Amino acid sequence: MKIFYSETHRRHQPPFEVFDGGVRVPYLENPDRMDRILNALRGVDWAEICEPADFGLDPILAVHDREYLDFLASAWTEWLDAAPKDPATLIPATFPLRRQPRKPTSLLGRAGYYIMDLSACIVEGTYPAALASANCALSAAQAVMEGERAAFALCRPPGHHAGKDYAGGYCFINNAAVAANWLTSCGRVAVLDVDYHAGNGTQDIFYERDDVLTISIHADPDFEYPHFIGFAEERGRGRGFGFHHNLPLPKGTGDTEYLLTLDQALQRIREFNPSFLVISAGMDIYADDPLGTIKVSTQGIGEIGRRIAALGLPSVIVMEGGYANDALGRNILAFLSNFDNGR
Ligand code: OKP
Ligand code: ZN
Repeated sequence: MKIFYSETHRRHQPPFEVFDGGVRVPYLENPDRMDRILNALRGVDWAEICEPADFGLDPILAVHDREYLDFLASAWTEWLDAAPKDPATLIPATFPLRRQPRKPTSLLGRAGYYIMDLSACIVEGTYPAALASANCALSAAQAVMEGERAAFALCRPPGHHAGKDYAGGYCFINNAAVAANWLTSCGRVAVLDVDYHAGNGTQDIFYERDDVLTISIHADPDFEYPHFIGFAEERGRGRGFGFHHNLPLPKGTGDTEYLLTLDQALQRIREFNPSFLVISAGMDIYADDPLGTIKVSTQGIGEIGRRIAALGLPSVIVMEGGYANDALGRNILAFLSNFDNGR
């Protein structure tokens, strides 16, 4: 299986993020995550690690707002120009409330406008890393379009919380959405998001479309991030109505209950009968994940991969979250090994 990976992610290494209550913690979405996965993939004979190609900005601008992308491109130099007391990382502290649609011109105004939380921290290398990450997803999509049964985009930073015009939850460019939209030139696409957190950005991007079916299985936003989106009653709008599904789960969900929910999602995908499948593969459903409350085992992750692979669809597997670094390598192997061409 082709694995698309770029070293550029290392340039995105915020020193900290801010958790609820204002506590600064070391940035959980760190480069070590990639090293753990790479080490595991180097130990198997079926993984071929490849450099992504550069697809330019057009496929990204096809799902993201131009002014948002301009903001990402210039935020860091604007931040330094503003001579802040602690320039380590750009994190806004004021956010627009409902009924306040005005787009500000100042840097901190735009930062609050375009970033939804205190976990999408911007440093010097954030924009190039986000571009390289999107290129990994596009390269995997191209490999699948050209006939590979599956390809893995080892993306960092992740993408599924990034909406048309906003960053959040470690995500800046929605890699899975960029790849899915790019594939629609060849047929209908389903996006299945199994990350522990609701794929709000992917939901936002495809909400009014009926050519991309989006399904997210995640911890109920009634108690979990992203808190305001990802509820079961959100099913799409306009012609997109009926083409988005949220499947929220309670705390403590184990393998058996998770797999029952997955089967519902897979049934809907079969009914939709897409030409391609894009999987937002977050590993934070794992029992020991520091951000998660769902209790899926490594064996359960393997079974999730097996059932998704059994759809028999050309599949682009896109890395999202997963913060139990010790277990990331074996969880990714358990998931991916089901998709290998020779198996
Ligand atoms: C990104 B992905 C902690 C705040 C949570 C954001 C989590 C982003 C997860 N209470 N901060 O979906 O794995
Ligand atoms: Zn997550």
